[in-house]
Amino acid sequence: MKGFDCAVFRYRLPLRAPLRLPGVTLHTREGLLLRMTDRRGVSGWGEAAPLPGFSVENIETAAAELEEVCHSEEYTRERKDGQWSPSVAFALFGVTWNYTCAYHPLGNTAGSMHPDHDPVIQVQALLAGNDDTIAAKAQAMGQSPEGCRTAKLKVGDAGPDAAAGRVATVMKHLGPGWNLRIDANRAWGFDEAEAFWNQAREWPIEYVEEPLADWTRLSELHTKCGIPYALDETLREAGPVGRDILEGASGLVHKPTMMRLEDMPEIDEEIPLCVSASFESGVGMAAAAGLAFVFDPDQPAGLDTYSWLAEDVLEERLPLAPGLVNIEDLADAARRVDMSKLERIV
Ligand code: OSB
Ligand code: MG
Repeated sequence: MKGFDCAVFRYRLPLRAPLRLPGVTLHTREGLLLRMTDRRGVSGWGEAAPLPGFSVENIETAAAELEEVCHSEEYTRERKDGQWSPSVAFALFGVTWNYTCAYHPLGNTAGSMHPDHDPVIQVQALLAGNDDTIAAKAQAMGQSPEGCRTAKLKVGDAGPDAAAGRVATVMKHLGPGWNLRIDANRAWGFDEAEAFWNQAREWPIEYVEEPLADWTRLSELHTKCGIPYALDETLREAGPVGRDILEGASGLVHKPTMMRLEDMPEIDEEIPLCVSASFESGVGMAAAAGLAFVFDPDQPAGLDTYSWLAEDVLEERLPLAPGLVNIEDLADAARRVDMSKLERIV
């Protein structure tokens, strides 16, 4: 590539707890890093880490695409014939983000879009796993200092009654001032979703992500019981989603590893957009944090999957936990990669 020396590396990191995903349980997280080095020897890093059970591509096809990136004449985010898969497109975004942060403080890049905003975003706490794990984390969050008072609670493994019980337990531990984003990952039928909402509607719930197995009935469900819903899988998989479903949403989730930005539908309404990570390493997390800041620096981002990783590819872990997070500090730490964690493949 003109002006740059490119390389691709593979990593495998242990997880703190097994991660149950659709059709597979992971004990380690595997992914790819793209490195571009300029003539002065300054490198930028990007990450492509398809998530099994969610991503359309896998690590082998992503590696083949990154090899194609390395062999292209010039740096471009366009692919000669067709499109990059989402994780590779995210690596291409990330590598420029990470590289430009070597030369410019964020004040000149993301900062120029929100010049009066501190380089700080809110990160929502992710409450997932079994009831004990969830309760313990909610309790710890309830005692944490002010910062971000939004938590995301996963309920897709529970029926409507158990899910409503989980909401009550979590709210008791979190205490006043908190609000919840619920994620059902399309686990429920129409009546189940309605039953959940009728039991949970008194709590401060901003939205329920993907309450229905059959997404085509989201508007009907909203009309029937008033449930505020958010779109995640449906944005990626449902093809042309009707305007009524899109514009009736109370939230949209964008996971850059799983979806190209240019595939996000255009929406006139001001619907909160939650940029969310998918268990990437620190390189991808820092890029996702940058993207979240660019989109909306006041919207809590979903970056707490970082705490699932027992190790990182970085020399020092990112200063990233639920609460307030400084994206300049992330960008800085994400430029110091521990080469002993990587295997070079291209
Ligand atoms: O269903 O939203 C999901 C992470 C990986 C894959 C799928 C999902 C998620 C999350 C992350 O829920 C949410 C967050 O970090 O706040
Ligand atoms: Mg979701």
